Amino acid sequence: MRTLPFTLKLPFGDRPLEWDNYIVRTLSSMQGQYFDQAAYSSLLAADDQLLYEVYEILVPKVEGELLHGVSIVHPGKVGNEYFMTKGHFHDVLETGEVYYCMRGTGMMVMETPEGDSQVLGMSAGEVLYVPPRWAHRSVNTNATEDLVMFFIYPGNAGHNYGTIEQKGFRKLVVEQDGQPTIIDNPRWQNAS
Ligand code: S6P
Ligand code: ZN
Repeated sequence: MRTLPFTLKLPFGDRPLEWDNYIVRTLSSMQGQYFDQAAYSSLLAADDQLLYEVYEILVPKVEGELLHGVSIVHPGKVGNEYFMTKGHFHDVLETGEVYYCMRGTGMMVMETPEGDSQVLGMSAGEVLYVPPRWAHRSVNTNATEDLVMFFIYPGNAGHNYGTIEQKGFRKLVVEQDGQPTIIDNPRWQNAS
């Protein structure tokens, strides 16, 4: 574990040259998350393709430390719904997170346990702030380019994936008439 100051080489628009933890998420890890289940099944049957990667610089997972790294969401769609991250609340709900969009274009889908919902666009050069209590999911709305983002959040935040896995988000980002469009998630109400 690093406990002394350090620097990180982050070439613009690319993954870090050094990292401590590398996570890959493929289609099979998104069971039940895409609206068009038939499209999901047939894509998965053809190929368990790579949806996104996360390069983490690990620091002690305690209060006061700041975890950070780079996430890369690849372009693509399941049916009309864009490739996206699983999305999560933080275990410690009262923690925020900052994203810096290094490359590409996308949207951050966010919501609180109280039912507030927001979807904000992101493009290269923009910083997006996810306040405490807001679950978040990154969506790549670009047809050809990766969505590359630097993220930073409190070391003790932890991750709660279960709530989103069960309920999904209230909003979906889909392509309609060739444009990224935010719609209500028709399956959200059916969740327990
Ligand atoms: C962690 C932060 C990001 C995500 C990454 C992948 O708090 O929000 O590093 O881990 O974007 O998303 P997910 O939902 O699979 O963790
Ligand atoms: Zn997070």
